[in-house]
Amino acid sequence: GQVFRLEDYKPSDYLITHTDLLFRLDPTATLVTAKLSVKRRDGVAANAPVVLDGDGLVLESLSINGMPVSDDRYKATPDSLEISGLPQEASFELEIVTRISPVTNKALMGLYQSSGNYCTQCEAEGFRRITYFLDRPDNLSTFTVRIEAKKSEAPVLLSNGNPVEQGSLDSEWHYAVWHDPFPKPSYLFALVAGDLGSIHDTFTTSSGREVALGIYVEHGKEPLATYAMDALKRSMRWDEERFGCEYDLSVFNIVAVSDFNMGAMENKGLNVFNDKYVLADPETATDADYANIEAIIAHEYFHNWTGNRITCRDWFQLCLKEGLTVYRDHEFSADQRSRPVKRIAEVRNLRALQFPEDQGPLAHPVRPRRYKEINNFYTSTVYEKGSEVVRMIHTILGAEQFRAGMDLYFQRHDGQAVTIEDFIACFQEASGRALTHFALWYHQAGTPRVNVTSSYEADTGDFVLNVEQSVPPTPAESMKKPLHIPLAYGLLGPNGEDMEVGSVEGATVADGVIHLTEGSQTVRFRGIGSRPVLSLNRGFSSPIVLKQDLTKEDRLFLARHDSDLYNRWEAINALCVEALIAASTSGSYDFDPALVQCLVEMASNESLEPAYRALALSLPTEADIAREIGSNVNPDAVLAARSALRLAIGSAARDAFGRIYDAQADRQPFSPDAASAGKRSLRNILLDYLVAADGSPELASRQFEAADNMTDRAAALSVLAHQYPQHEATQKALSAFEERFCDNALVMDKWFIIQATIPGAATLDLVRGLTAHPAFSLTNPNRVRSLVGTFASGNQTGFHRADGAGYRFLADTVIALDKHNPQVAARLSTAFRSWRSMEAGRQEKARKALASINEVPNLSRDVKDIVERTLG
Ligand code: DPP
Ligand code: ZN
Repeated sequence: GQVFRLEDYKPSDYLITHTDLLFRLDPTATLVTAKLSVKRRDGVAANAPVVLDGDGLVLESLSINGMPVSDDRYKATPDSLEISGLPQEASFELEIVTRISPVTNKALMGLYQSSGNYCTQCEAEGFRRITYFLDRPDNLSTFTVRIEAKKSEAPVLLSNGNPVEQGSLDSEWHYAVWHDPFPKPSYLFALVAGDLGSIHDTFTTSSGREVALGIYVEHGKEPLATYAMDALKRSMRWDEERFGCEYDLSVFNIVAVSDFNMGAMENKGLNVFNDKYVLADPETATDADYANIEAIIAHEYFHNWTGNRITCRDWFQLCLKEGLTVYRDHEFSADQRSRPVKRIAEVRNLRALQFPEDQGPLAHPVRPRRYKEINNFYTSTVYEKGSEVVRMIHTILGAEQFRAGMDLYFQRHDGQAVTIEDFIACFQEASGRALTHFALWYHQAGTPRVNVTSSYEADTGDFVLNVEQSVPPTPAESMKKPLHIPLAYGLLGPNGEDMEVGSVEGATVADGVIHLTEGSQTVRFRGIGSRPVLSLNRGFSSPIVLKQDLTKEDRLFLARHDSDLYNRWEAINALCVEALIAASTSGSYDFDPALVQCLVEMASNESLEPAYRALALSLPTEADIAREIGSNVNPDAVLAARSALRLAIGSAARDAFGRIYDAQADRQPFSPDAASAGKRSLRNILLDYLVAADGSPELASRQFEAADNMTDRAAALSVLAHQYPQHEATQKALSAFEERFCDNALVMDKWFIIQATIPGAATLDLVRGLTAHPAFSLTNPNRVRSLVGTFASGNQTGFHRADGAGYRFLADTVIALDKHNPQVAARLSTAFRSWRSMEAGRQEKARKALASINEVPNLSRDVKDIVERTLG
């Protein structure tokens, strides 16, 4: 397949400066008339042809300045349109007519139908499935869109920008015209037409302009959109206050659709969302759903400035908008909820998703230099590590200079399509600090390892750190250079408080941050009165794997006293990881009572918020433990060790946990706010321990029956199914849940997820059976991800079954799915990425399953690319 290279970037010969679109909507034969104002760039020869992108298109007609183009002057294939013999004038109008079939579009890219409604998805290269175009992010065009549709089929007609006009054509048909005055790339185009319900509100911007807000959903679901509307208004306010970013159109609309490949899409003025990230009420949504809705509504809204007003020059720069916007939505959630709790959740997520990517066959830099299929680069490296890199810029520069850099970026590049270099230059210029070395984070793949040994020299009072950093080789990149790693730190004195630090040698140390820049460094803290305990990488200031020579006692000390709440959690987490690795490799389960004691103390510590205590009690997942073991992993041994630790903790703390469980019961009416959610999360993690300790499902059954909200209900069902899969109480609860929610697809996703994650080899047959359930569908991405995706990426003992049947099941599903939705099929196949870390027998079976996908004729570019790289 073709490889795209960063260094081959070349501006196009022509620009499309204005795009006038007419859609005559029909399920199987939508007519698209595109009138394009084309401009030849200065210096380009007048006889240079114009070459437009297409994908599966059929050309109906073509004219220039109103005159049909003769056959000998153009060449149209499904994938491109090349026109030569163009007018001598630098500007001309091109009219292109194509005919497309939304109803048969199951790839969900371009114009398609979801539950009978028309909608679009154009990022990254979906617009070329609608009409021939310069479908690249550096072509910025204003858009005028006229939609014509049957009144009965589509009373609601939406597109980007501001509404201009609407009216009736005849008794059957009507139309609407939208105009977007902000030049934008085609990937931000959107159209929605259908029979939808809506809720409306207004927002007054900081300069006093009123914006009409709308959220469109299936009829009857309007009340479920109120939380999303509230989150939208909070996002709009926060972006003004924190970044000085004000909204710029007179309307902002969001549409929820049920068939969507991604989470959501930031189209200018018309965000299109996976309905899972819009719809919520206490009966059907968990606290996690509410938090996700808040975060994703914010994320897409924030793209209005970071992505839309300033966009990417080319797709290699994807992190320019994604890493930055993830950073912004993380900060928003941290401000709306609890900062330390949010940070711990971010790090857990980074380690669960980005670390394995960065340490496996799919590793790539935050700004890649090569791709075969851009859809495969919407990765956790581009998004989450991209966000961590922006966070490090903030750590290095401090809040004030960081904001100055952002201000300069907005001021200098508004209305442009730019690069990571342009972005970094703004921070350098605004702060006067060099980020040349730091920029390597964008270009070098792999998770850095930092090894720290320390010694206290009692005679001089010097505390000395020996620090080594290295990055393991990644595909196509064996030579690695040392990075600029900012490590926030503190030295804890015997009373548990941070000590004063005087002079430091061997590294730049300022404002509580050690700046590592070399492969090997000795950092000497002068005149420290007594041996300190080192708290390093506070707040997870750098996305690294940190190995330290801390003793168990040091870690327990940090867990009890560190003023940095993130590192307190990290200390207890590290102790658990260590204990679980030892137990799963040795098979002996005598856990240190001091660890158990510390966990019980944290659970009971009223000075810590409940959500934080819940995180302290959340043991590393089986995947976390497997990743830390790294090679020759036996998932059955990992599961057994983890269950044993849960039982040990639960039994030791049965009474204390029971009391906290009872005390956290909420007698107030349900509220999704962070404090109430925190109480539920503490209670629900305790339930898992209590049921393990009791050796009976009784308490979970009781909670399941009594629950008045989905968080508590789903948590109880999950404990039942995971601890007592065969028990009558579990079967009863699963049936009750199914009966009650069988008509609600998003809730049935939870039912699928809970069953797909039941540990053990037997789950594969259950999952296979559920693919025939009436609520399941291979054409709906949410269903596929809930049942098959969760099984493959969230069920270690099921997916990695010793006989390889889990691998074969995934391979078969990927092959079947690839026929209609390559993007989701490719994503599903990434579950194979850690296959080389398994023990030899499983490795061989995984390799065979991967090879069986690779042999299928006519595999999509998407799946081929992932499978080939994974096989290595
Ligand atoms: N651009 C979308 C987002 O991340 C995904 N396609 O917001
Ligand atoms: Zn995004």
